[in-house]
Amino acid sequence: MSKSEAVERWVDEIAAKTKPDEVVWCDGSEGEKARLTEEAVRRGDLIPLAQEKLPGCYLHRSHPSDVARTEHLTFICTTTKDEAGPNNNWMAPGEARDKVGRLFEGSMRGRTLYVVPFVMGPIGSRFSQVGIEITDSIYVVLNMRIMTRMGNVAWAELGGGADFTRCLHSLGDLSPDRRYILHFPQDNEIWSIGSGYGGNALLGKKCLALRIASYLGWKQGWMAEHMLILGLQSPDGEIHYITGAFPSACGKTNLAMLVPPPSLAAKGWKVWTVGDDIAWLRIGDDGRLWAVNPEAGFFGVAPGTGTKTNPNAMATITRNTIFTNVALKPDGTVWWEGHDAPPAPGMLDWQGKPWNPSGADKAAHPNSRFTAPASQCPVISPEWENPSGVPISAMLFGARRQRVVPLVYQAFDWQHGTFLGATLSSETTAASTGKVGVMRRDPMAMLPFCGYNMANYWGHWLDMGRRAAKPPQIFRVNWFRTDESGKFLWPGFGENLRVLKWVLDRCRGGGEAEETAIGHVPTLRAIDRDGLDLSDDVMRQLLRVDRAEWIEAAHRQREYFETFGNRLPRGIRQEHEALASRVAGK
Ligand code: GTP
Ligand code: SPV
Ligand code: MN
Repeated sequence: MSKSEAVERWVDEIAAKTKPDEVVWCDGSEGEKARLTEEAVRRGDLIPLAQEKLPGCYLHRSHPSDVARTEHLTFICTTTKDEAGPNNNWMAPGEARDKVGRLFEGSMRGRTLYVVPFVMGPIGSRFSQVGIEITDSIYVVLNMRIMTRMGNVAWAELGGGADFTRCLHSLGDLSPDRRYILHFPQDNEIWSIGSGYGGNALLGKKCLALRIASYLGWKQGWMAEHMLILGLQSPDGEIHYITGAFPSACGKTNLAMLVPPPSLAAKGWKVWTVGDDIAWLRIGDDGRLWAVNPEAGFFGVAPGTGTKTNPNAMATITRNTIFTNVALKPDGTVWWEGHDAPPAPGMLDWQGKPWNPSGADKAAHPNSRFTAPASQCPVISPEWENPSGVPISAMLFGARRQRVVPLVYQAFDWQHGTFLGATLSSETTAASTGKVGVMRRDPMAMLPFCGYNMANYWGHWLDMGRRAAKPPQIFRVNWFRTDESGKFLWPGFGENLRVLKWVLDRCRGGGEAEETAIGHVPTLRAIDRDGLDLSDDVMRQLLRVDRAEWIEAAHRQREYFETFGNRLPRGIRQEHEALASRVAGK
């Protein structure tokens, strides 16, 4: 299949600048995978794991200063700062190309330049986008091979044209002082240098499928969201699809792969995984929103993943998986905090040093991850590669909030739901560098991923709701409310199905709820607790709406919205005023 002149010209131009020893065009074949894997092992980029126990599995240890997304080094390079908004770091395109362009000069000397063509989205779908990543990292190539539809399929999809995202990546010298992740939404282009970490370096994922795609979606009338997609099968055999936007490391992978608790499984409840991180949504001819998962694999958080919490993930990662920054056991298998197996004596930590079980250091990095093909998930939905996507009945916004926010409540309508997304805030996690556990605004879980001014993005959300005749119902969920001693009140994981069940009831016109100042909150008995030992008292705490707390919350929201000046859409302002007056009892 022809590569198109536009591609050849671009690759030549980059090769002339970065000066690699060799240029390799990836085809996505099994033979190529074997060759690259062998080379990566030879170079020490991958450590083979015990192949009889974990066939096709490898361990990668990244540079200790390169273990998570670096949001302060991530920029949106639109013509004006205002287009990027207060939610983004901004650099003028000219300055960016000049300053960072210099870092690419000769950056691939002594290395191989890999041309990695890939498709985000199912092959042949009108949702799908072609990207081409140029990289000097074999680890990146092998990960892209799992996370996207990579290789010759992309040339077929491109059809000889020039409509692709130019994704340029070089490890540079891996110094955070010379690390930049730049997006040029107006040129459909990405430049990343100085990092080999997932979200900074696998450019199809956060950079293309969220930051660039959110901008394209705004211009073209669709949405790119940081959302899981699941199919919820009820005892009558019907399947309803639900998406959920939760900030990084706040439970998307776990919810997408949920295993029902025995009491509900026995009745016929089941969850199917469609995607665990990103959803692209379009309005269908029927007026509903239809979602596809643009990815082909999971880049999931390892710590906390075990047979009790996420057995489907555990089954998914038994083969053909790349583990990054987990601990290595002497038997050649892997370990992390929250793994089923007890820590083994003689283990090496994520940096390859002997691990002291009684010391304070973690064996696995808190943001250690696994990369595994989605097709290996035992409950992968038969619809997951449907080029038309799946129709969405409900959307959830979730975040880590120890206080104030109830277990679940329903928005009054789409505009109010958009407001619930816009006011989402969460305690920070290890997925991004910086302090963990600090509350911050993370609207729609898109703060690090929205490729333009967030106020315009909210306007786009409101517009999508107006254009869709049957938009999904919107809910806010919170698995992380704690008691006075800091213990989670809600058991979470598989038990979250009880909340999904109420969500589905509400979508079908049932489900008991009380209308409160913040939305429809379930009544004390509305959440099915059959087979779950959770007292009325705890349920009351989980569902509590405290007026004083919400008066304070509304006050803080006002300060936040003011940072967007007159770009703030009227619908958001209206919802804020309505909430403020409801909680004040007016
Ligand atoms: P990204 O890949 O960073 O976008 O994250 P994600 O939203 O997919 O997060 P993930 O599902 O991997 O969960 C991250 C952490 O949250 C893990 O350590 C989980 O064990 C924990 N977690 C997930 N669901 C729950 C839950 O229902 N309750 C509690 N208490 N913890 C949870
Ligand atoms: C996240 O941080 O939201 C992730 C992991 O999904 S990464 O792809 O590295 O950004
Ligand atoms: Mn994510």
